[in-house]
Amino acid sequence: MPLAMTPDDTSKQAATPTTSAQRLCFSPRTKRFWVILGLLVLAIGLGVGLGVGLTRGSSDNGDDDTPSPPKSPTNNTGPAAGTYWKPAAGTTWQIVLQQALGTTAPNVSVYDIDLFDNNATIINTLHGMNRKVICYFSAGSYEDFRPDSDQFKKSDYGKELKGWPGEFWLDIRSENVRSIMKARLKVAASMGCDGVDPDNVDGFANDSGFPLNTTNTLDFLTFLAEEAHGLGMAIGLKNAGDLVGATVDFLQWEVNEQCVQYEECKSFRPFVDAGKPVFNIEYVDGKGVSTKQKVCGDNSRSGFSTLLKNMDLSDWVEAC
Ligand SMILES: *[C@@H]1O[C@H](CO)[C@@H](O)[C@H](O)[C@H]1NC(C)=O
Ligand SMILES: *[C@@H]1O[C@H](CO)[C@@H](O)[C@H](O)[C@H]1NC(C)=O
Ligand SMILES: *[C@@H]1O[C@H](CO)[C@@H](O)[C@H](O)[C@H]1NC(C)=O
Ligand SMILES: *[C@@H]1O[C@H](CO)[C@@H](O)[C@H](O)[C@H]1NC(C)=O
Ligand SMILES: CC(=O)N[C@H]1CO[C@H](CO)[C@@H](O)[C@@H]1O
Repeated sequence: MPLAMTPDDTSKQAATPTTSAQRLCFSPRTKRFWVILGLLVLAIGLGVGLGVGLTRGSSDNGDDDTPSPPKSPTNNTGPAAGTYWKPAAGTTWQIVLQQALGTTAPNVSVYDIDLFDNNATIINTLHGMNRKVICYFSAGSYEDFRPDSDQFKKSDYGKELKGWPGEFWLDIRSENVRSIMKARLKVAASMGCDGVDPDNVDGFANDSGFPLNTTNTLDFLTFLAEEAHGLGMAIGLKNAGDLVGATVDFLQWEVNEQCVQYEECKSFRPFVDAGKPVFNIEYVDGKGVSTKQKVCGDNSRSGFSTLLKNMDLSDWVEAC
């Protein structure tokens, strides 16, 4: 059917202007053919258009309209917006939270260090060695020894964290808590941190003293991500396996403790599947001790950035 061929020929003509289609234009016979065909198409088009108009009234989403490619919605806001560092799955790392970083010896791409125990000097040193720096702080617990501890209200903190005397779950719904966290993010940015590691965002899975759940925790993480990204910093999830699916699109990594030991690595795999690191820590001291052989040989962690550490998160480290 010639009618069906017309759009095909037109597109070929546009794609390959110097081929037979162009020669056709100079032949009077074929020119007349095309003119007649064109008029025919126009007439049929008008007829169909009128008919559709009469039967469908003012409906303007007719299938006979030239289809235009679907417009992708403009998306300049949201927790993923901004310009910030995006590390790849498998990135090597070190984490030291016990004290100020003592040694830069491990030759790895990323150092996760405490926001308050370190200063811009060490971050500059690490940057000079072509390494990125993640700054750790607790976003979901109150610690009485932090320089900004006196800014929390008594109503902001609830029950003590099991096994961590002097540390209490925070009400992450509190505006006061959020403004303190916002200030911490500004400190991190001013120190030159490339990203932040906000800890204790799994109060919803613990006896925190507040009615925390995944909904208000996701809201808190969205808030933190918007603030961090707005300051040009990356940000990750800490543990909280229940929130992996909801956050993997806008957080840059997962920091996980003991998924090999507790056989939970599958929960965190979506980050690696999305090309983002799972920074995995397995403790080789303490209860239920893991051995290097057992941890590193475990397939459930394949693609993860696994470290063997002591519970105190000192300089000591071994990588798989
Ligand atoms: C818009 O941003 C949100 C949150 O970052 C993201 O989940 C979503 O996929 C984005 N949509 C588009 C069309 O880019
Ligand atoms: C550190 O590792 C990088 C990348 O693997 C390598 O290019 C560099 O030579 C290493 N530096 C030292 C001092 O070993
Ligand atoms: C930064 O920290 C290092 C190591 O703790 C310390 O030696 C140095 O004096 C500090 N620098 C400043 C400017 O506080
Ligand atoms: C979490 O709690 C809020 C009320 O504080 C409620 O609106 C929301 O539906 C709850 N979400 C879940 C997953 O239970
Ligand atoms: C501090 C604390 O007890 N955290 C727990 C919160 O809940 C998760 C999930 O059950 C545990 O893995 C943590 O140890």
